[in-house]
Amino acid sequence: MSQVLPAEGDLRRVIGDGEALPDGEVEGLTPTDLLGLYHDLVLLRTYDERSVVYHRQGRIGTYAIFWNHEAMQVGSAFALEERDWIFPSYRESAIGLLRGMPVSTVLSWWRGHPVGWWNPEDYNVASICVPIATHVPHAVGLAWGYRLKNEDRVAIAYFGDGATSEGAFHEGATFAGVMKAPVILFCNNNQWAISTPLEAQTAAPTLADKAIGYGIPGVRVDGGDVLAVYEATREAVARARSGAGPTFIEALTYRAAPHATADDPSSYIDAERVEEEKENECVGRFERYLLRAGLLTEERRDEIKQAALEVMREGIAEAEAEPPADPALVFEHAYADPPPSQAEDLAELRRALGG
Ligand SMILES: Cc1ncc(C[n+]2csc(CCOP(=O)(O)OP(=O)(O)O)c2C)c(N)n1
Ligand SMILES: [Mg+2]
Repeated sequence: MSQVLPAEGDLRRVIGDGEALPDGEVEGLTPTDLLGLYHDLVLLRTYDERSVVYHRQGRIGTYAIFWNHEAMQVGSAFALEERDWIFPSYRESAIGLLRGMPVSTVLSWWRGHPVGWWNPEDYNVASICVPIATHVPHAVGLAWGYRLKNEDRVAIAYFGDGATSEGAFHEGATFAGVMKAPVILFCNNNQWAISTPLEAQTAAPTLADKAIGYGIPGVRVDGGDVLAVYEATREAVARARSGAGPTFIEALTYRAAPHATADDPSSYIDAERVEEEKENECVGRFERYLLRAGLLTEERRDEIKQAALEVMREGIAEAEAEPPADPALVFEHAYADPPPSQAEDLAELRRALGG
C-alpha cells in the first residue's frame, strides 16, 4: 500500500552564518568529500562567470546563467553514483563537468557547434533540455526501465518552478508515483520563470505540496546550502534504490542573475532581494563554513580558483580551435525525401557564409 507523506514545511539547513545560526554537519562526509564539494562549486561558478564574459565578447551565444544555483547542482549530483543518470535543463548546462565532461564540449553547445552534443551514455548525462519539463517523463521512463531490468540505477531530473505548471511535469510525476520509478524530481525554485513570479505561477503554498497529489514525498531544502541539498538528495537516492519510488525535492533560492544573457530583469525583479541573495550566495557560504571548520585555508582556496580559471581558458581555446561545422548539417535528417528547393537553400546559405 502506498503511503503519502506530507510535505515538510520547514527548509532543511546545515550551514550556519558564523554568528547566531550554528553550523551543522552531515554524517558520513569526510574532509576530502567536503573539499571535493568545494572544488565542484568553484568549477561551476568559474564556468558560469567566464561564460558571461565569453558571451559579452561574442565567443558563445545566448547563455542561461546559473550563478547561485551551483549548490543545488553540486550537492545533488554528489549524492549520485556514476551509473546514475542526470537529466539537465538549460539551467544545469555544465553539470556534465562533474562527470568529467570537457569544458570545451559544453562551451561548444552554447556556441551551437555540433561537437557540443555528446553521447549521453558516455557520461550518463542526457542532452541539455530547453523545452520546459519535457525531460521529466524521459527521466521517469529511463528510471522505470532500469527497475524493470533489475538494474540498480536511479535518475534525477532538474527543472525550475515554472516547469511544475507544465503538462510534461504532471505526466512524468504521475507516472513516477504510480510505477514507483527510482527517480528524483529536483526542482530549482528560484522563484522566477523569466519574468513570471512564483505567486503568479501557482496558488500552492509550496511546490513540495504538489508532490502529495502524485503520492510522492516532497521535501523542502535551502537551495543555497550545498550540504542540506546533498543530505536531502542522498535520502531520496536511498529511497529510490530501496524500491520505495520517487521523491520530489524543492530547493528554494532566489534568482540573483538575469534569466539569461538576453534578459534584462531590472523592470520586474526585486533589486533589494537580489542584493540580499548576492550577499549570501552559495559558494561563499560554503567557503566560510569550511574556513570556520579549519578544513580550508585561504591559500588552498586561491589555488582551487586559479586551477578552475585555467581549465576555462583551455576549454575556450579548445572550443574555438574547432573547425566551423558544415552548413549542410542544418538540413540533414530533416526530411526522408528532401524537397528540390533544399539544394538551392543550402547553396544560398553557403554563399551567405562566404564558403
Ligand atoms: C515548453 C516551453 N515553453 C516555453 C518556453 C520558454 N521558456 C524558456 S525558459 C522559461 C521559464 C522557465 O522557468 P523555470 O521553470 O522556473 O526555470 P528557470 O529558468 O527559472 O530555471 C520559459 C517559459 C520553453 N523553453 N519551453
Ligand atoms: Mg525558475
